[in-house]
Amino acid sequence: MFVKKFAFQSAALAAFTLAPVFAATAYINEIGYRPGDSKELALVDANGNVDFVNAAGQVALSVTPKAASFWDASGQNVQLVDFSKLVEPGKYSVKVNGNELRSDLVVKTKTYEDVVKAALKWFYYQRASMSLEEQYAGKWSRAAGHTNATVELHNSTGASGTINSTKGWYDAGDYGRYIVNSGITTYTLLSLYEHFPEYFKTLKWNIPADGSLPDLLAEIKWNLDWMLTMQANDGGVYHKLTSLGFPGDVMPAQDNSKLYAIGKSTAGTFDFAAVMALASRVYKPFDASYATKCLDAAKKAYSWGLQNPNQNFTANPSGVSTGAYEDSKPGDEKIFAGTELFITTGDASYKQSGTTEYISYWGDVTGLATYEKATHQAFGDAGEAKQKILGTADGFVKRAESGFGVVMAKDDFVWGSNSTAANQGVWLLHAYYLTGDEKYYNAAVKALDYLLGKNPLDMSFVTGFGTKSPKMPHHRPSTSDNVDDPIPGMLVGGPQPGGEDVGSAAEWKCADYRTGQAATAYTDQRCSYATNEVAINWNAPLAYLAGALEALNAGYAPEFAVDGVAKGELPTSSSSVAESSSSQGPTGFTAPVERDLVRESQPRFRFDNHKLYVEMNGKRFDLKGERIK
Ligand code: 9MR
Repeated sequence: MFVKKFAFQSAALAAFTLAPVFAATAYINEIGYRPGDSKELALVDANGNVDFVNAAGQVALSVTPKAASFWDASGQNVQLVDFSKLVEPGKYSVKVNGNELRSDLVVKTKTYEDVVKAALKWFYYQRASMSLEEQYAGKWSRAAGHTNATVELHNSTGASGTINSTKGWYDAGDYGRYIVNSGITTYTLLSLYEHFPEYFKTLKWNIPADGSLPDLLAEIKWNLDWMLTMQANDGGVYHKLTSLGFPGDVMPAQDNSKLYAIGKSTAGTFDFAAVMALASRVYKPFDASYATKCLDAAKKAYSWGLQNPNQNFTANPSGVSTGAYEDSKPGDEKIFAGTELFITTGDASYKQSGTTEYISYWGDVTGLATYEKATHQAFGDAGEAKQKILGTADGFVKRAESGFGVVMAKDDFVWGSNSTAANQGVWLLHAYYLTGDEKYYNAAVKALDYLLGKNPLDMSFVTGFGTKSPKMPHHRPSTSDNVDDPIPGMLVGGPQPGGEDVGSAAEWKCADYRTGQAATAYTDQRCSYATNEVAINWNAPLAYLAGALEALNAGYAPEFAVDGVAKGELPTSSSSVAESSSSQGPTGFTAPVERDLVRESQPRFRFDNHKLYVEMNGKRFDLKGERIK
């Protein structure tokens, strides 16, 4: 007893006397850095060289920080520290003048694989209409919610009666299901699979099997099945499936509020058409009849959209207060839908012109069409698409060179700012696919660094990952399940100065947490739906960004590079883009390619240490077709 007490006292004393007066902070990606990647941390209030000390206590690397520059999003003067030369896997502490700033810096391979799996597994935790069994969900197992298939058509749909609708993912911390937000989310996850099918055929994260589908496609199908229930006989798609107001802070099974299909919108219908056209391509090798069902649904939705070009959901109908996902300009969704339908069918009547230099969010999806166009030469504006992607990406690269060393700028701190960061990373990856230029890859890694800890809040924004991460997300299951830890793998919305949830008395209102700085206006409390909620359209780009980085580093080039179209060199005479039968690599390497054949005998573009090469029959070739020994 005495010894124990003494030990405690001396530890407390030691902590008191040795507590550093030193206020410097080193902000790092708390999950880790890949041995071969460029690596950077952000340093504030320090003066001197930065030492990276290994487990044996040796200084493995010492770096002189760059000159400080001001980051107006957080109001800090920041020195960037490039420690790319730290290549030995291991755990390091970061020291300046002998003072330890932190001891949790990790260099490792397969750096983000666990984050990828968790970010994707979270979609399983969001499933409506099924119970989550302990063998998959562990301590977060729960009863099924929203199992009643009969849903009333709200008068805002222009119809009466009921439809049958189950499945799908809950949108966020609430239990609504919204077609518009399902649009960009499901596209992002489908494109992750379409770009890296070989990688995702084998990656598993313990969810219930669905036939022979890879986990990623089994997960996405849960939401596609729900989306299909939301299409009316005339082809139009109901805007959302929610109760009239947000439910209380209860588990899904305890939310017995009546569900309605509400509104029917042009934007939602075009989003649906785009997703179904893309799904039709992706599921075809596994389930031809499902692919046909998706394509028929897409075509029907598209025709309805053409006939009803302005049936816009611009605000909730009276008596309804769930998420609006309002949109008065469905032109971008039309471009998105036409683009996906053209790629899938090769029917030129679907072709839509239009590209953008802006990254997408749920309300503007031209950026998604821009990605597709840049890699499909058959679009008249493919070159323009590529130019815009590269132009914006160059700006992102530049931004990441100073300030906090991240892509985010002051104006990017909007509701769901973390999805902006993630989508900036995805955009940069597309620039990398199109050029193979490492500066884009490096900036994409910096976008992920930001989300995983290299930010002025000094925290990972993904639950369950990192030295410090959100504990009290605005997420009904996580607050009402009697489990201390929040469900893992959720990307919270992140800092933004709007303060929409700041108030006094009412439930769901927070004390003012704003700081006067955009990048630190955040609070880890359940009340904060404006900074600490979670949402499917935020997790999807996190999963894409981390997933694509893992796939690239496992040696997979994005699948469209195999068709040569990424470099814009595919002959455009082919009537159907999807069934191209020849391929040219970036510098003219030509070889026959046919989709859906056994991959081994085909040439594949592969990455090795960021260098593109061609693999065929187990042999490596450079891009001129010369054998690499
Ligand atoms: O992500 C949406 C954000 O862009 C809007 O500014 C905000 C307010 O309209 O709504 C967000 O979406 C919420 C949706 O309406 C309902 N489910 C939770 C979503 C995330 O907060």
